[in-house]
Amino acid sequence: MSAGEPVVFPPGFLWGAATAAHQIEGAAAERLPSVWDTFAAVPGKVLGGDTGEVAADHFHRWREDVRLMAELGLGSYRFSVSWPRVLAVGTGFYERLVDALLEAGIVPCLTLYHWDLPQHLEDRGGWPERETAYAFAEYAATVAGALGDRVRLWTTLNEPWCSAFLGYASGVHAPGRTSPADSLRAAHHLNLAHGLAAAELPAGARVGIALNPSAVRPLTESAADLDAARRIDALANRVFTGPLLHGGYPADLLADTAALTDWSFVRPGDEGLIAGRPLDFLGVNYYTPAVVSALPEGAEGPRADGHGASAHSPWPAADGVAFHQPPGERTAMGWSIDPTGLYDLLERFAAEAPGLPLMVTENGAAFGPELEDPERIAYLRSHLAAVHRAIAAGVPVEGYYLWSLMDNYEWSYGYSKRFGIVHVDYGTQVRTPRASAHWYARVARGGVLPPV
Ligand code: IFM
Repeated sequence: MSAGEPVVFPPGFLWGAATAAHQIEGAAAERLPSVWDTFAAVPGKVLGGDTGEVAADHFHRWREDVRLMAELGLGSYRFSVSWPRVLAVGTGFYERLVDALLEAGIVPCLTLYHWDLPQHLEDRGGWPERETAYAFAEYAATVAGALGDRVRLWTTLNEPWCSAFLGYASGVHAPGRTSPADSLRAAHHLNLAHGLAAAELPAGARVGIALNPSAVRPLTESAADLDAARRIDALANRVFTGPLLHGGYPADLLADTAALTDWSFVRPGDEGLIAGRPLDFLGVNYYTPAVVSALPEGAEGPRADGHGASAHSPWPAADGVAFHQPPGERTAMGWSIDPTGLYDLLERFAAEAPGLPLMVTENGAAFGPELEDPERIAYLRSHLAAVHRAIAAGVPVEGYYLWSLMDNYEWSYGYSKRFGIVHVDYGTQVRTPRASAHWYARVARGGVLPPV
């Protein structure tokens, strides 16, 4: 394909956009409190003290939002179900949403967990406790009972790395705990939760998980930098893909973390429970690569790993690793823009799990509030071109979900970061599609990336 030629995606490629319950729904009074309510109430934890109480008020404006998705020609919508809402008021809201999506010809892709752990479960120990995985399976069975006849695409967990390591090691995410050992327990119980929940989902459904794998790159080819990259690869990626795809945790991860834990919380048979229902697809969330090196002995490492400021590292037992910001353009999150990281991950998983379909379950960028957003269009274009290159190289990528359909609550950054192709005025809740929304609508309708 020569420069300037249109980039044509295969027929049937799923063009979607994604959101998450806590980030857009609001209506906090109509659900139980989650860890994010508690965390946001602690001064200093979330920028500006912003909370998810109202967010984009999607809970009341979902009809308008589905109309907007239809106008944008989306083939699919990936959303998450709020566990604390289901416990409080049942699944009715999601049933109505799914029916409206189906009526509009939009394929629902349902995520069971996008970080809003019910607070009472955190009070009983949260993800470091095994019981939380069983509670999650029970909740999954409830949602499957209500929606299993209509939803064909499911992801169990969104970015369990963030839940485990930002939530329990660095503490920049709820519940804000800072115990490296607990973060490893949490990672295992999230893996277990995936497996137990997957077993509860309908037989004919396609079940996946949305990871945020790290495209880890060593700063140099020195043995020390290569080892730093190996350590981060274990903690970012293989802690999940090990049990999900390869029958267990990798030996180097167990060795690297031996001073923190003996991993005895992994019980005999857990590997079978985690991978008992093989993945129908692997979801890949990608934003930016990670460049790492070894730290000279005794040096304090730059912690610019893009995951917020904390005195505590999200990387247990990786004190000797430094993170580097590659030169070049960045998004409003300070994340460097590099679509080759997405290509590399897709190619990696195609090699690692031959034949396993892949979906880009999140990709996008935060920029300013303006309606004209050429930087976002350029970001999306370059990343979609990377997806296309991967498909052309034989990687089975079946779909792409842009993050995000609309501006929303960016966790510890509150409402200060805007990822939406649709602008939200938080004062009036008026939605206005940005230039990128119109651009994406054309791409989604035609299945073609127009020449630059
Ligand atoms: O907003 C988040 C989303 O909740 C999970 N993936 C990354 C996005 C941007 O930071």
